[in-house]
Amino acid sequence: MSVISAAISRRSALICGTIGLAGLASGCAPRLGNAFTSADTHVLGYPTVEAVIRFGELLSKRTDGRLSLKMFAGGQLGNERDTLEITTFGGLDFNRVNLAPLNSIEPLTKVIALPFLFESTQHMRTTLDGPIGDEILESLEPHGLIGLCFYDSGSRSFYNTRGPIREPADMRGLKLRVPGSDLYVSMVQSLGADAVPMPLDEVYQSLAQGVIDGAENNWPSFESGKHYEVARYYSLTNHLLAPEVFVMSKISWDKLTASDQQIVREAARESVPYMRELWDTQVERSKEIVISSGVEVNEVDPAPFAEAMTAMWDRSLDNARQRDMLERVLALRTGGA
Ligand code: GTR
Repeated sequence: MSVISAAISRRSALICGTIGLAGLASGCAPRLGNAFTSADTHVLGYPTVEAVIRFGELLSKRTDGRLSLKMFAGGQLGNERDTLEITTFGGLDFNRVNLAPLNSIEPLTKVIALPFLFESTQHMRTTLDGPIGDEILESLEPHGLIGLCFYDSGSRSFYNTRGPIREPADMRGLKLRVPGSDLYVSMVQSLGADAVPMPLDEVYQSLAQGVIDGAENNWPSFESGKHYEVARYYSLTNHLLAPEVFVMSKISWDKLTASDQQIVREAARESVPYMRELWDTQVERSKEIVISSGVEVNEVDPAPFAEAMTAMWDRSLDNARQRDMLERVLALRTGGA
């Protein structure tokens, strides 16, 4: 057994232990009783978590309770990178993750994670609800994942403990946390800041202890992770509209009949409009909490940020298929905001 596979089985064993499953001889059994398992780094009540719970309810309803889902929220099974790995090995049936941990698994996912790519939420939704979205979801299958649907994730902006960011020069030398993805690292470096890749659950403490000066995220994550309690400046660069992805382990998928696979696909697709509704409400709620706590929120002229960050597009894509997809995404722009 290689060092990597030994480490993976140790982690799988840990997860199986956490959710009380035996049968490790054949890897981690993916079922908890009859229920499928799913993980999310966010807590109960967060739109991604609630959308997947709704997905599970639809599943139960349509199979008269034969299929159901148990949600492990709040990162209790580990960070996204780890739980994703476990999912590919069948230790978890489902997972909801951000695009970032998929960037190092499937290069095509990088295209829709480029900063300042989508001109609006509508542009992102049109892209992901159409053939480009399907192509990206399908590209995950050779990696042991069945891509089921995309969820909204709003737009990400920078927050920090030092002061308002108004132009790229204000970011020079700031230590900013990014998710573990090369794309994020070069994004932050292109603005002259120091990128510190780190799992989400370490951000609060790292901000509080001064290990990092800031991070970047959407309103709901900034609020729900309580990062706003320590990072009191939120600068609306809105540099990234990158979606969330809901995936299933291919190992679990292959055990389903064709008609159950169809039920899974449809229930996932139907959870999307529900998630979008929850998302829009959550953004407003989070804004209110953050602003009323006295965080200094400042508008930013996006132009110089876009100029610095789009310069990295070219060197971030390394194959013709990605470049072709980028052209197709850009062709769906309408010039609207
Ligand atoms: C959030 C996203 C999470 C996670 C997080 C992060 O917006 O919903 O899945 O990726 O960002 O920054 O790590």
